[in-house]
Amino acid sequence: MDQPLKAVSKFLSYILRHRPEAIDLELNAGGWAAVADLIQCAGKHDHFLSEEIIKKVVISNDKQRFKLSEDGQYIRANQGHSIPVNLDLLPLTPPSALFHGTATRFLASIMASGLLPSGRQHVHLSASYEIAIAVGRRHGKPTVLKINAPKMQTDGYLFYCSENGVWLTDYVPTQYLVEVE
Ligand code: HQG
Repeated sequence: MDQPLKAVSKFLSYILRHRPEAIDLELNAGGWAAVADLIQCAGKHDHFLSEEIIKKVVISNDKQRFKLSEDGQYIRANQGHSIPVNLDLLPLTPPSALFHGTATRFLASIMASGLLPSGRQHVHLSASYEIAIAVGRRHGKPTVLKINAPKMQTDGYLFYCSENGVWLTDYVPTQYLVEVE
C-alpha cells in the first residue's frame, strides 16, 4: 500500500475501531458507518476522503482490515475494535495451534494473569507464527506464545475468526500458554 493510502487506513482504523465520535460519526450496532456520512464527517474535521479513496484502501489493504457492504454504501472494520460492536461472529473450531505475538517485557505479567484483551474486544491470535512475531515486534523485543486451542475449546472457551482471518477469543488463561523457543 502506498504511503497516502496507509495514512488513510490508519485514520479509518482509528475512527471505525476506536473513536468515531472524534469526527462526530455514528456507527450502528454492527459497527457499520454509512460511507456518505463518513466522507462528510471526516471532511468537517479536515480529513479529505472520497468514495474512490475509501474503495482503494479497502481493496489494497494488506490485512483486509475493512469491509464494504455489497451495495458499497456502508463500511466497517473487520476486527480490532475497542468500542462495543456486534460483528455477528459464530464460534468456530480453531486450528490445532494458534499463536500470539507480544513483547518479552509483557511475559511475566501474561504468565501471571493470562492473555487479556487489553482494551480491545478480544484477544487477537493468529494461525501463523510469522504473523504473530510481526505483531510482537510492534510492541518491542518480540516473542511468541503458542495457545493450546483444542484443549481450550474442549474446556468450553469459544473461538471466532474475523472476516480477515484473525482468530479471536475473550481470554486465554495461563495453563493453555507456552512460550515458543
Ligand atoms: C499484551 C494488529 C501484560 C498483548 C495485529 C499485547 C493484531 C498483556 C498488548 C491486532 C497481557 C495489547 C491486535 C497481560 C495481553 N499482561 N500484557 N496479562 N495480556 N497483553 O495492540 O494483539 O495492524 O491491543 O500481548 O495484527 O498486539 O491494528 O493487541 O502485546 O491483530 O490491524 O497487551 O492489531 O492489527 O496490544 O494486536 P494490542 P495485539 P492491526
